[in-house]
Amino acid sequence: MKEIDNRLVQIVPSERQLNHQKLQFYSFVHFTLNTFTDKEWGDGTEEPAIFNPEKLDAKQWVDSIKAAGMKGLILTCKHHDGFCLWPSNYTEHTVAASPYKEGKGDIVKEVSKACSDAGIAFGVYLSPWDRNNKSYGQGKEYDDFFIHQLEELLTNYGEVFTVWFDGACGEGPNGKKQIYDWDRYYEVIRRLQPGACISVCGPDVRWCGNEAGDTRASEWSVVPMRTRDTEKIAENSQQQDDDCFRERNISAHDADLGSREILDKEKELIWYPAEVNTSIRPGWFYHEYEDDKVKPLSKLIHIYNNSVGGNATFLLNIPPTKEGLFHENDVKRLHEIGAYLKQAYGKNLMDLAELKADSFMPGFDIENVRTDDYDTYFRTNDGVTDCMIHLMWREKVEVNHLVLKENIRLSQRIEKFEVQSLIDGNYNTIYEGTVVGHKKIIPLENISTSEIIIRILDARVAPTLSFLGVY
Ligand code: FUL
Repeated sequence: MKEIDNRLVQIVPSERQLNHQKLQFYSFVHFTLNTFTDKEWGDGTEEPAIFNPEKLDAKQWVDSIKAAGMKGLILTCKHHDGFCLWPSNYTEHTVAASPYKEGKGDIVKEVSKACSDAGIAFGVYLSPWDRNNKSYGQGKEYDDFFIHQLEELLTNYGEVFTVWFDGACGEGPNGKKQIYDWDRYYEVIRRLQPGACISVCGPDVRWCGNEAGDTRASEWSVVPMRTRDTEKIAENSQQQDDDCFRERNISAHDADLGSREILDKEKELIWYPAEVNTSIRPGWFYHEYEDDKVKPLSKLIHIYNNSVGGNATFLLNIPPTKEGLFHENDVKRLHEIGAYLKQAYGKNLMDLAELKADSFMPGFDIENVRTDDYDTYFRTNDGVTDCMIHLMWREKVEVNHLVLKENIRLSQRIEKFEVQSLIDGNYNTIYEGTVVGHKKIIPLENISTSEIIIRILDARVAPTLSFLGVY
């Protein structure tokens, strides 16, 4: 029996974090005056008079993301330019001052309703950095204003699954300096929407650290408390309006946030799962000149497999056009993603497999991995941190993807595993991995086999598996 490290596995997700992670794949929608000025960052002086998305159809947005297999939508209710997509009572810089629906429109209402009609979770992006409001930089005066806006968004638009606080600020050293009263913001969110996660500059969902769709080889959910320091997050966020930022990858010094070597040196640990965010196009906002720059399906699937299938969630931005519609090229891609996911994960070959594990705790046998839930799961006996699981078929099967899930209610435990398959009478190692966590997807190149062995080689304490999928 090896010495067991209980400290790490005491760190588990909250119910809201668990629900958030289950959404797996959801969309961002960046829409504001920038859409009409062809900019990525507005400076707050743009006239609401230019805002008139005459064909706006929130249902078209929601239908399209649903077709891609997404389960949620986060709307930029207010971006850095300070323009509000809802008629806020606390500023004039809103849709009410625009020709859209003769000033009677409320896009937050339209989108939240379209989401709830379609069973899609609705989330709110409210930029802390506001380049329009006079009180920005005035301390409490701005916090009061910001709190009022939060209250409007969190009381008038139904249930919200996340509040996304951007760390970006382009004021520079000589600009306005607003010290945000984060704790006050968080208190309002917890009170008005107790089920909502607070993402990025918040305690529940961690920004993966880049906007290019780059993912970590090992993305841990138990990480040092210091990773949620809002000052640090802001420092790493975008600080000027440049395209290069969006192409920057994860730096080497940031690659390992949660291996045992890292965590052993840390006093305070938290459950802080990663979210990978990128745009379907180079920019976050719509630009006609990017119509032929929609990311290829292969790239998006690669990001999907490495984020959703890499113990993170995937937040993919789709920017509406000036008319207020998703562009046909983006819609086409979203449908392709959905079709791909259906075909790739439609038929689980586990139905035909015989299962065997060389160690399990009574009541937690390997048959429990056939259902995708946390109520029944496989685990080894106390003190046993390695095990071998055989998946066997009477006839050869063609395999393209393996899916492994831990019961993360009991934290993440697996640290090292490998996969072998029987090909032409020989056992070949076809994959070596570290993190499983919420979900690990292993793409395989259409291997033909009658036996797969999953060997869990090391775990923090007795490893669990809540689900296994073979596709
Ligand atoms: C960044 C912002 O500056 C971008 O405009 C965009 O909203 C992205 C999601 O976050 O930091």
